[in-house]
Amino acid sequence: MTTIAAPNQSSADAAAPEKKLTGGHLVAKALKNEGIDTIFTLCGGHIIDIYDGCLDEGIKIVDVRHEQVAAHAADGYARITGTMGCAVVTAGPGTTNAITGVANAFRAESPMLLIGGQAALSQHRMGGLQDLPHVDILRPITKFATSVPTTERAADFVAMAAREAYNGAFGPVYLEIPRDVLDRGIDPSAAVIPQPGRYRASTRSVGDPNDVQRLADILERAQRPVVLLGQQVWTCRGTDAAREFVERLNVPAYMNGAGRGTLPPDHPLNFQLTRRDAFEAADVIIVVGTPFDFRLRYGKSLKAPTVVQIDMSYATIGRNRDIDLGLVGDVGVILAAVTQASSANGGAAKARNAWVAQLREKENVAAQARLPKLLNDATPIHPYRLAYEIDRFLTDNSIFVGDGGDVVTFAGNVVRPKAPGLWMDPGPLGTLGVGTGFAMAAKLAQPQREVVALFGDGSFAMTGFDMQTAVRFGTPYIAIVGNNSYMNQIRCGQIQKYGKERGDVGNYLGDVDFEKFAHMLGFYGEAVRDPKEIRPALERAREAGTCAVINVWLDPDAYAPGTENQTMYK
Ligand SMILES: Cc1ncc(C[n+]2csc(CCOP(=O)(O)OP(=O)(O)O)c2C)c(N)n1
Ligand SMILES: [Mg+2]
Repeated sequence: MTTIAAPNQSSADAAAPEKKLTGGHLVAKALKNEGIDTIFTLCGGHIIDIYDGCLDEGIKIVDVRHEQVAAHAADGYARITGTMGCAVVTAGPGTTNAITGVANAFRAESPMLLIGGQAALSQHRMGGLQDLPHVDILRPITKFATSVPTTERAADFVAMAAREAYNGAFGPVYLEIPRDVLDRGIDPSAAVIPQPGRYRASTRSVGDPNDVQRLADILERAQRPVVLLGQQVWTCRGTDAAREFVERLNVPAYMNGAGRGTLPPDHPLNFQLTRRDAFEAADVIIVVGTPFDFRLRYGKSLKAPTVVQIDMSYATIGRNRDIDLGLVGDVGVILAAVTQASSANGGAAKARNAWVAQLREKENVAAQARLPKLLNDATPIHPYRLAYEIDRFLTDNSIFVGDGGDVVTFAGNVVRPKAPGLWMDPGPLGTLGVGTGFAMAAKLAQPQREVVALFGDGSFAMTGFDMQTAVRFGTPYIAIVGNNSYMNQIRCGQIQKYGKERGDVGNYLGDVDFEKFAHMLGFYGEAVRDPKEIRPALERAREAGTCAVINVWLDPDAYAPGTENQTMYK
């Protein structure tokens, strides 16, 4: 940690007074030192000094129309870039609007920094404009939340927040900065400015080496192992390590969340439709970087005699279900170490060919049985058909964003990203409305890629107006609205419980022509009612090269199997 010298001092001006730096400039310097090149924001009088600092530091300012979108964009930007995302919002309602995005990042373990304004310290607890107890509100949904007490330490607190965001499993952090702390100018020599690369350590920890060897030994004996590769494989950029692990040890792999795409769709060890069978027949299940939450029925889905868990967070290992072995650290580094420790185990790996073949046979049977549903020609369009068309439309270069209820559940069973980092969903908070911020952030971070976002009609309407922000910033994406006129995923359970008449209550959205919304904002839009028209419409959207809305009318009486079984509540 050091203090900075006055800029461009020469002998001629050595005696000149130091140029004052405001808290806003110090915040921007610290953001730059952390590698943050973009902030997502909606303006307010409390935070203008940060913008001025960003101008000095060359940090891009992306101003949105709703703070929820700013927070989702920061979350999404972090996921795509691997660098902490940052949203800057004003005090009071600006901060409360951002809360859903922070909460989503919290459950998804996404490293983002929310900076929020606050009334001046000199007016503390006097009833200042937009004054709220932000830190108290944010604390339960962040890894770290605090107020910045002095201008001198504004940069130091940004560095502190970054350390906390990367501590264990990553997650969001919050800094409240009072208006006078941001506004006040100080001599640079009085400021604490941690230097890039010198205020936090590597997160690439291998954990306990004895346990690495124990897992290698377990795998030497395993006859029917499977591995579930979760989102932390992507967070840790452990794709190559995971792939080498499954290939060298010959272990069938299932993937969830951002772990999807770790293996390409045609990889012989990539399985999707037979997870339940595999978890029932396996003798060893290794769960990597995803918690035993509702998606694994709190661990009850894991039926094998030996269960191993690898996670970035010590607190996640062994939660909800006893385990036989737990390893904490960077999941990619751990997998690489296990592969290395297993290097003498070629014989054991080969002996598993029959197990792999048995699962492949089941996978093929399941895929064949489902194919007619995917090719369904019916009108109104079946959601399986839409999911099938999207899967075929996506290229090796397309990032897929899923934001909706049932329509995205269908897509989750069908759409197979071609590579890691090409799948974005909210994560375990299940937040509707993430897609607009995610899609914009994805295109901003990787302009060379195409971004295709699938929305429910309910979800799209939550944040969709910020497509106009994507237009303003030249970050076009294709929005596909799976339009069934209802909040179908909820409606399904309501009808099951209360019958049709009383089940259609509180979930009807009406028939909205979302393509006209696109026309209003000046970009490409069209409606699709015929399944054969899905592909040509998507092609036209691709060719348009602008933002596009393809409004696909879906059968409102088709529900995903998981929704019909209400598995998410079991
Ligand atoms: C912000 C938010 N509000 C409410 C819910 C509860 N919810 C889950 S799925 C769903 C229906 C979503 O409707 P739509 O986006 O149209 O998708 P569909 O299920 O109709 O395909 C709702 C309301 C949620 N997950 N997130
Ligand atoms: Mg809907």
